[in-house]
Amino acid sequence: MTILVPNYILTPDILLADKAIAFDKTIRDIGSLEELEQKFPEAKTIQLQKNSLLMPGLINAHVHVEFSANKNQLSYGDFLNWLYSVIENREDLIAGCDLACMTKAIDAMLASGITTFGAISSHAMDLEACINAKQNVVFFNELIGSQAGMADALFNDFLARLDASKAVKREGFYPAVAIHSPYSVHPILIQKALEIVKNENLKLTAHFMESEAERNWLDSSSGDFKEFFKTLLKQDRSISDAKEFLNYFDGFEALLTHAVKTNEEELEKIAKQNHTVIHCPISNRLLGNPTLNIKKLNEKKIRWIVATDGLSSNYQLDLFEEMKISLFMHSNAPLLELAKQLIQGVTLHAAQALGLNTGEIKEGKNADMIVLDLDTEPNEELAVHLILHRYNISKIFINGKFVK
Ligand code: MCF
Ligand code: FE
Repeated sequence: MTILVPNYILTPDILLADKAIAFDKTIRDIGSLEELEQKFPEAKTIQLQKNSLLMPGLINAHVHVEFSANKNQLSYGDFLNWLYSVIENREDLIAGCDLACMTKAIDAMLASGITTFGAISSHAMDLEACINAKQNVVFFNELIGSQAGMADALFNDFLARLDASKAVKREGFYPAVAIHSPYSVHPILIQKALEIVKNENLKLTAHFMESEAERNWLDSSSGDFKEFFKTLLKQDRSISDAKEFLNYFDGFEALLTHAVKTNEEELEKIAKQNHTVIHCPISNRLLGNPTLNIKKLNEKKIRWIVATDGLSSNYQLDLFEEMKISLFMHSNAPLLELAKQLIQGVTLHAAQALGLNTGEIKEGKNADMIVLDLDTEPNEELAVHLILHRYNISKIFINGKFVK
């Protein structure tokens, strides 16, 4: 048992001053130092420096670790051009990202305060790096393939990867399922995978309504995807549409990434189905996609969280950077309110979306926590300043273990 004595604790809903926290794997109590020392006489007390702030470790619910080798190989500015560049460079990029490359990306996430991440795994090349990671990992095995003729082979490959991740028995590692997107996964495959998700109560995610091209293809088998599907996949028509796709997700509480081109009806459905939207502002900007309408999501009471996406569509895997970009992109949103929502979107709300007992400094929660060295006393605008100033992270705990 450890007692930590920061000057401030951000829960993240409220800011506490002059409280200590007792924890082992989980947070056992929050109170005055005297109280806690009396209650846990065997505990070791760590006094933190002036203006230290304890807050929940950050949660990056969507990252493609396998794509971490990309620097300038992929084309930015237009979604379809990006996709063509992925197809052209995919093998080199994946082969070019060995264990050291992926470990470097995972360690960079840790250094920037990320104590939990959701890995979208296309090929299970990242399994070993994710097992070795110090963080909690939700390992989303990706299912992809739009051609019915390939369905069996693709599904068997997916099952083998899912099984391999299920065989991992380490604290804080959770096997899960990613359906790539409505345009790229055949309904036969979707339904088979969802059967497993339901029976085994796994976490579920999908890319959804990321681009204008996706919108046009799903609505009317037209637009930028027409040529793509025709030449590369010999397909004239979309295999599904957004409505059908969302109908499959009835009874699941999924994480839908991007959702920047969703229409009113889809948002209603997403609200009703209690899905979470994952906001990846940097990825959207770099791939030439629209900005998420967070005002609409707030009105419809749809939970939204913040993630980096992969280095395939980002230059960093850093949620402080991501929040900062978001703060500036949504220039009409009330500043402090948005900043608070962003902080919740990388802590409490992300934990709720992933169904994990973390993301909050509260008795009974897993002790996933970071300590920031604020230079000055915090004030009512702390959320804004946390995002602007990139404070030094002096300590990191994951499941109560000291990792930095
Ligand atoms: O989220 C970004 C952009 N949207 C879609 N996919 C990916 C992203 N970063 C990497 N990907 C992967 C995806 O998992 O690229 C492939 C998939 O394996 C695209 S194939 C249509
Ligand atoms: Fe993605």
